Amino acid sequence: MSKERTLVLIKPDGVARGLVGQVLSRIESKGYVIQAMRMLNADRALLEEHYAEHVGKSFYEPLVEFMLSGPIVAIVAEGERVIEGFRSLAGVTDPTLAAPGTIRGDLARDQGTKVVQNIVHGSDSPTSAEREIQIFFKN
Ligand code: DAT
Ligand code: MG
Repeated sequence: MSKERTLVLIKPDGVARGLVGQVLSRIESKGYVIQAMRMLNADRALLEEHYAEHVGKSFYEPLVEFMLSGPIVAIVAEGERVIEGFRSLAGVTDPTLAAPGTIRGDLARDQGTKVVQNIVHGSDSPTSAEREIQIFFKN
């Protein structure tokens, strides 16, 4: 199995709550390598490109607004099977159901908002990963 890359985002809730270090630590402790990282304030155009698959869903506009609400950290992590491995570290989408031991299970909960706030994004396939890395790391 050859090395893969994935795009991880630490969302505004994770940055605001001071969880950048914990997320990086979990990625590194698992043995993945951080290849690139940047902190940014995303703009709407970038988020619309990133979340194109969700256009039309009830949580789409709240999701974009949430991602605009503060700085985020974009990370390229590398390693064998890192795409599924990071999603395993993150836990399932709903933080109430995410297993203890995962990022979402340990660090997030339902906030009663229209969009689920769950600390991190991780690409879900090799095609998505390459597409999303190009969006956040254009150079
Ligand atoms: P994931 O981030 O686990 O890949 P996704 O791609 O389906 O999940 O959705 C993107 C984000 O949108 C997700 O992290 C949280 C939010 N979200 C997803 N489904 C939702 C829902 N049914 N209600 C509210 N927010 C939702
Ligand atoms: Mg997704």
